[in-house]
Amino acid sequence: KPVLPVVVATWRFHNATKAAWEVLEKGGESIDAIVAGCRVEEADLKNTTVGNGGAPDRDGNVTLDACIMNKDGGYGAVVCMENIAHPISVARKVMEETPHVLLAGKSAEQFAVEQGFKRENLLTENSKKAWLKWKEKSEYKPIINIENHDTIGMLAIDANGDISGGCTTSGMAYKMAGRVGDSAIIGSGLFIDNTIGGATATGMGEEVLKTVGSFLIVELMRQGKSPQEACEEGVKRIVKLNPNYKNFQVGYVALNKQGEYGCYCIHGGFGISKYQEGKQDYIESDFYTK
Ligand code: SD4
Repeated sequence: KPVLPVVVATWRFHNATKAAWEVLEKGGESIDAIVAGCRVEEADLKNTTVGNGGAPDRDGNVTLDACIMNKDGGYGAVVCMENIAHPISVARKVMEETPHVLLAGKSAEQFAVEQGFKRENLLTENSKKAWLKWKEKSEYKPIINIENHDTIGMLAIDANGDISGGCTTSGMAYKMAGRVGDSAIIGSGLFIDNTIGGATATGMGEEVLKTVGSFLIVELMRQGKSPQEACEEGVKRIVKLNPNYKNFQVGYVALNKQGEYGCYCIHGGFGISKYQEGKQDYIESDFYTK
């Protein structure tokens, strides 16, 4: 029997899973839990990989990617959006208020403003200082498990048994201008199928995109694999494709309709935050290079 509701998220995002749980335990819908949870990290200035306070691209501009999926297979996303602190909420507006699923750049920002979101400067003094320091050498070397808190990908099943998911990020620090990662792209950073379950990703987005990672994991679960087995297969596809895997991290988390979860990654240090049966847990992920 499924133990519902349940919410899982990448990394030690305990405040985020707690906010999501508070929606779920009151009988709220999973889509509202996802938005509540993701917004916590977007607002956290100490998290330099999500939302406000996120690290900029190499020109010093903070550009955000986010997406959301609901129980009906609905999808909404924004990519490369600047100056709006809560891209997960804008993604939801794209899903619910437009005939489209994905808005980009200046036009996404314009849409957000029309929907009542305020423009704000997302580059904090600390992020600016770190960027100016980076510029001295301008070496692009993504750091594995940067600060051990990275992109938030979140999956939630509510008391009705309906699953939703969200994923939000400022992307790789000091990326090229215009770079879009996996996080907002359906099937890559996130995929939800309310008959099967969901999956979400963190880490080197290029590798997740090339293997359509989250879609792959959900399809493997459809074929009968457990969330754990499916995440392991997803990581192994990447490792097989790119011999350089020692130099980058990818982490996956999956949840099936029974409320069973799994997670796996390339390098140690990744884990997931979970809230189920009124209790919060941190689960250290097993990893490929062990
Ligand atoms: C991306 N998967 O944009 C995201 C998150 C990230 O360091 O930046 N990880 O590729």
